Amino acid sequence: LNQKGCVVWITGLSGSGKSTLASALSRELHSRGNLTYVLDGDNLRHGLNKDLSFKAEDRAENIRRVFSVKNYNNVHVWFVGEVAKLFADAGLICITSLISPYKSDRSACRKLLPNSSFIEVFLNVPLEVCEERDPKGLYKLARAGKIKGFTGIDDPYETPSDCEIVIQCKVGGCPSPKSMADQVVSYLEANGFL
Ligand code: GGZ
Repeated sequence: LNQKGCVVWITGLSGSGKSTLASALSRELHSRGNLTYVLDGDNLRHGLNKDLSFKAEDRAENIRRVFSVKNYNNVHVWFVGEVAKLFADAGLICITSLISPYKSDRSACRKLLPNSSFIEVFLNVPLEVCEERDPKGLYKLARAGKIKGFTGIDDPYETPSDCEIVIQCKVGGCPSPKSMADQVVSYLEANGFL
């Protein structure tokens, strides 16, 4: 198998297209004979991390765990980082798609992986574009105050400054999922992961 295990960590706002990019990238890599595994934040919240929601009582549990796991604001992000590391150790290209809004969480996950095998991909889509898409109506609920602590509305998204790849979208035009995936594949080739 001609690949080196790594984590492709996709970060961006809700509605930025992280899951779409993750599956396009996975499809592209499979077609080239590579092995991947996708960890999708939203799906994992319904399984592996179903005990961790955004509700007050769960945030309390978050905090209880955070006390034993230093440097993480978001235990869900840390947990997925650890699982991603296991897949990368096994030689897979592990693709994660989590909002992962806090810099400290992303850099702590980066430190779990050996040198340069944590590849941070910032899917840079303006908030107004994400809000316009609003596929699950969550932005509308957040604006109405019915969801509290929503990323980009009343909770911060800390823009990456040290990421390996930036995928740029503008109001009125985003690259196709395939061309976003190609941008990541080129990076993986140029850096000896493929
Ligand atoms: C942000 C929220 C929130 C709040 C629910 N803030 O885009 P989605 O809708 O379909 O997926 C998002 C998911 C957040 O899971 P992540 O694992 O990606 O988040 S993080 O990395 O920050 O832990 C979003 C929805 O759940 N959602 N409430 N308050 N997104």
